[in-house]
Amino acid sequence: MAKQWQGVISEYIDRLDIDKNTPIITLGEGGTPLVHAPALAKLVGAQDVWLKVEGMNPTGSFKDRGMTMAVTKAVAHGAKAVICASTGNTSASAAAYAAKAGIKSVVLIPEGKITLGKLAQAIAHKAVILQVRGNFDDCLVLARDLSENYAVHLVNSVNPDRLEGQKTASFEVFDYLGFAPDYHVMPVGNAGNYSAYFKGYKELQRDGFISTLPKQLGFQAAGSAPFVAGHPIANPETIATAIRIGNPASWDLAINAREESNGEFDSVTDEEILSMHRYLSNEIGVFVEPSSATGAAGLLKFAKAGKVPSDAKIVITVTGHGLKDVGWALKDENGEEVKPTSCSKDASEVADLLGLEKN
Ligand code: AN7
Repeated sequence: MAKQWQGVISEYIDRLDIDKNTPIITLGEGGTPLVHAPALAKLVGAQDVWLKVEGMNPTGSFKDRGMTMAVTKAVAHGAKAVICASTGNTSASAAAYAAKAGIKSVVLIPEGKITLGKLAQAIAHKAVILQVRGNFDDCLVLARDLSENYAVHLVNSVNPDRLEGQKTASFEVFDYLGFAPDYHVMPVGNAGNYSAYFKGYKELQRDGFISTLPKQLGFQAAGSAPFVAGHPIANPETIATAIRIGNPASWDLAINAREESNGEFDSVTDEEILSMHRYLSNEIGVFVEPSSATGAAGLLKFAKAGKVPSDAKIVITVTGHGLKDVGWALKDENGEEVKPTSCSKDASEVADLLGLEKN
């Protein structure tokens, strides 16, 4: 009988910082597909490209890997409520895992700046939702303040349990490929994921599975690129709301990961993000939210600058599902709303409409 994937804590219990007797709060996260994308490899002039499709997690984003650990540990410590600041995906994940655990979740979101799909998830999972009159960075300051002074457990990625869970994505990449890629590419907001992948690869190196660390390429949206500026950005702006973050929480970890992995940070414009968002769904069959296309958009930018070696093996993490933010998919490349053509029930009329030849 086929074995069902048990969730990242059970699957990697020996490599995680958790007591083996801790009751696990899981929704079966992880075990996400690594989709081989030869067309994308050709586009960027690399030998191989794979997409780590994190939208296939239970709540549709990579956040679930960290949330299973954070909520498991919160419950183990007796927490009755968790809190997070979020651009949307963390709140969806926190709300779902809190529901599974039977505890309360409080989510702080920047007013008017999270997608409808993500808001619907937080509502569906019974979170207490507060829209803060400020941006994500303000929400995080508030969440930290409340968690330090009141009986509520913080589950943002400043909580090390989150990164500990998220590092399992590196293990999965290695387990699937049997080697580490030359480059690992991803979008960057708070840089928690970038730091978590580095942690995972470092442990694989320490344990003798890999000799060289993948060069980690982290891409931000141009209007929201503190790592490119070299300092926090007061008023980040981008259509990629998931990564509309000006003061990344994992700043020092990320700088260290970039240096040790010989990686880079760079930015891409909203136009480049939307164009890659369309390309991935049109040509590869992988539907992601716009923010999640930022890594691939950055890789294409590097390719155009002659920075992608032809023998490179590359993994790109696409972080969240396209269904979370459908508005962009419903428009064509000129920004016009796409409407399905209305038709009759008559086969010959429909065949004419489709331009089908008779056999
Ligand atoms: C789809 O949900 O910060 O660099 O509050 O939702 O680890 O922050 C989301 C971030 C990339 C960036 N892609 O990851 C939140 C939040 C998607 C995301 C990122 C996010 P980090």
